[in-house]
Amino acid sequence: MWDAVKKMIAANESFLFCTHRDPDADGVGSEMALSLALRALGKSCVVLNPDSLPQTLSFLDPERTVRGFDAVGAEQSRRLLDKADVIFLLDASQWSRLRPMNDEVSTRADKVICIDHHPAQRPLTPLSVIREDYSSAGELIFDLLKDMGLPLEGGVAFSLYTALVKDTGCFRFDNTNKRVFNMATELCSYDEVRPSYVYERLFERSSIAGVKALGRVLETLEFAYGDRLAHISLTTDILEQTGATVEETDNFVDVIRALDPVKLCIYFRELGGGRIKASFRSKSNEINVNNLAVKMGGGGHVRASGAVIEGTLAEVIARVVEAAADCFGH
Ligand SMILES: [Mn+2]
Repeated sequence: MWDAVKKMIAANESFLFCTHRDPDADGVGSEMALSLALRALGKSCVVLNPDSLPQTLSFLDPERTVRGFDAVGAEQSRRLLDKADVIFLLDASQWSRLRPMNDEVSTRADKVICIDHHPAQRPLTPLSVIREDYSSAGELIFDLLKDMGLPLEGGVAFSLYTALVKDTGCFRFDNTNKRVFNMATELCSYDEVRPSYVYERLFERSSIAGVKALGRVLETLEFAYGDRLAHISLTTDILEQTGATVEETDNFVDVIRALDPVKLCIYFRELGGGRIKASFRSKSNEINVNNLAVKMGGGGHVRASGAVIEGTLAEVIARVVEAAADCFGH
């Protein structure tokens, strides 16, 4: 599965890595790992994302090498994209996930290779590797580096372990399996990989403002379809009044996931400008939230997906809850 990618790596000298907007620890961990590994081979590597790294992910980039299109600007970004022989797009396989630098990358599609585990209608570019049966982009990069026979030393192992922990929900989600544990076991043999440190960085970073925002969000909890659907909402008011940042509200949907009768969780977030982000989480193989997200103009996985929908919060909640009827055989 890696032959074409390996040929491209061997034949070229200059690489650029990017991941989706609102970067997460899987996307960033994957680009850090692959760029560190290729740099060790003497290749020139640049990481350029649509957004600068949020403070919560800066621990993945101690050398401060990751650049953001927002900070670098369009002109300098174009220069970096032109200079690269190959552009690796990691943890994303839709141009729209790269906004606002999507056009800059898609016009250079002939040198783009996606490595992703999100479902895609078809690979974005001919050399792309899209494998839905992998837990994370990090697991795919691990596979590639093993296939290349490269050592995983230091930062590479740490970045890959962090990516894996993020996307498996610390080994709790449905994508956790023997292969995932085998990868974790191997990575833990490196001194740089300390599981408790990674867990703390990813899952124990709540601020007081964040917990106050969670309290307000839980007050919006409502149920439908005989308590099988639960939804919560984050308004811009809650963010303003508590001082919480958007990143620290990302995991709120996990709190309602834990409710026993609930099979489908929806987390609505006001984005401003009359747009609402809806995140869907399924707890049952019978409920395919990718279908629901596609119906609302978004996409994702069978058990985790999302969409950005236009309308007021109340309108969007009503529309989505109605559309979810299919999930419960109504
Ligand atoms: Mn991922």
